[in-house]
Amino acid sequence: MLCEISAWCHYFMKIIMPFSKATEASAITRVFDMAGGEQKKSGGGGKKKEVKKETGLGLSFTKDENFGEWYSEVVVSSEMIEYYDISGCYILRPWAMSIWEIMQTFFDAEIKKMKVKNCYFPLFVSPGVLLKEKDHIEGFAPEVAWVTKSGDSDLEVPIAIRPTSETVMYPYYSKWIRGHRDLPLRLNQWCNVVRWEFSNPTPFIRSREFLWQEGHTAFATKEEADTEVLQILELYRRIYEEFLAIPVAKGRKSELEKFAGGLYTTSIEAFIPNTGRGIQGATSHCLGQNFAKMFEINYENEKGEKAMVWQNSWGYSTRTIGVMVMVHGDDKGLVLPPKVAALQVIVIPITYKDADTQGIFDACTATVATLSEAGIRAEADLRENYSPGWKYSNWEMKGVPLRIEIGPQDLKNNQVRVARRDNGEKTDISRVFLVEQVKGMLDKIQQNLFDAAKQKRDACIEVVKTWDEFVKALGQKKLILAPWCDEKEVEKDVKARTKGEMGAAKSLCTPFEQPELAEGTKCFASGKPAKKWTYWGRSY
Ligand code: 87F
Repeated sequence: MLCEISAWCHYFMKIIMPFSKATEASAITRVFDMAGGEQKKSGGGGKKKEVKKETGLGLSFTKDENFGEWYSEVVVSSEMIEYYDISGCYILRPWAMSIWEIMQTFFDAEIKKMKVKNCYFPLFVSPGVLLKEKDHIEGFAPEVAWVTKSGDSDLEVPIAIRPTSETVMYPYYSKWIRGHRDLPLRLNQWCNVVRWEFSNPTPFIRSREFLWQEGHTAFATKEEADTEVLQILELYRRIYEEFLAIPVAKGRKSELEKFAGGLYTTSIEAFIPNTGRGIQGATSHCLGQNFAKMFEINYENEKGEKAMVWQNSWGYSTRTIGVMVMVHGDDKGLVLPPKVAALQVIVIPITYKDADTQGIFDACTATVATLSEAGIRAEADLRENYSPGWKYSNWEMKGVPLRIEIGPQDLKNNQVRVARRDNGEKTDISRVFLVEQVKGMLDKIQQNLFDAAKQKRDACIEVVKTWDEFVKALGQKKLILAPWCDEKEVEKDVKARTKGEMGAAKSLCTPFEQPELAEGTKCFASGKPAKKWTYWGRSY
């Protein structure tokens, strides 16, 4: 065993050493402007941008013309992200963190209702446990980051940084679970994980360190585990659809795409129309008894016999925020769904030379107080060194759902003017009905964002029956729904046949909601009898 460990370590060290050099090199090529904004994206090869003063006014790329640059610019200009001098690592600024916290508050309360308890396990993993479950680690090994030194001296045994915590936690599950009364054991942790990705780092979407929650549960029966897998998946659907206003498909992963260490994987899949790529939004795995066998998680059942637990693990990460930016953002910047916006309403005074400035400022403050009392997240932007126009652009860039303007005329008429971020619509509303009107509008925006995103996504869905139709739809950046024989070899073949610069196509999920599959329907790729409808496409 010892030999095996050192062989693994040797393998990892070889990967780490040249890579850290590459990282330093790419850090050096970065150019920072006065405001500290990175002008060149991480990694080599990207073209240099003009150094643009951070005015907060306008984006230099449009969503349709240059999606990648547009995305990078939006996350930085909206003050969600600051680039960092280690490639693939990003600073999450309060504007992003508050979105994460809102989702966290919801999910944490929901899992507590399910009797899940929070805990915290260490960040570091000893090679022995990490490498114990070989099937599980095999494909992931290159992404594991290792600590090899303290100060100047080499560690006797390198220590891994958790990429996920199955192997960290389960030795203790084995210790803590003794009898059937210890079950179910349901733990969750909110933490960071590190996966040293090599391909195209992107804020939120693919970063080398990210925040997530990971739930790890153990049950006496498979039925209980199965039930929980779906309960958790439903919570993930709600995060996407009810909070982030993003339509998703719930379904099961193929044998090729499932978590190799588990029995089966269910997931939430979203779609980015601009790039024509699917994106896995969250996963809920039934691990079966694979880890239980490996880590000897046994217990004595009611009959006094030795039995093995059934396990699940499930997680969603800060990737959710990136999907939200990609789906809703526009050429003015971020568009935040009201339910996750740190600030739902921004109140801006419109003062002219001879206007009653103090009266207008007081009206703004009073408006914020009224809204806040009603539980609406509102603030006034009373800065005097910025014009109203500049403030409009600034808050539009940050995606605040509603802007309230108060000028001399509004003051006179005891009204405010409200502008919607999602569609630009402006309405005058009486201050008498302020709270109910604003609440109503926020609800409408939330719904409208979801409806618009769903319409766009649905317009990208292409039902295909043959290989030719499949290839054509793939070229048109579609989300493909195709009848499939559900064979691993056939999926491998699809990947091989679609390999190219843009990345290969793969199965995204087999949706639980299955259209009717007419008898005699053939698999689009193999021509064998189809067993199910499956979503296919390129993906993140
Ligand atoms: C990268 C390096 C090492 C994903 C990795 O999905 C190990 C892994 O095990 C690894 N990338 N995974 C699978 C994670 C499975 C599972 N863990 C708990 C989840 C949700 C939360």
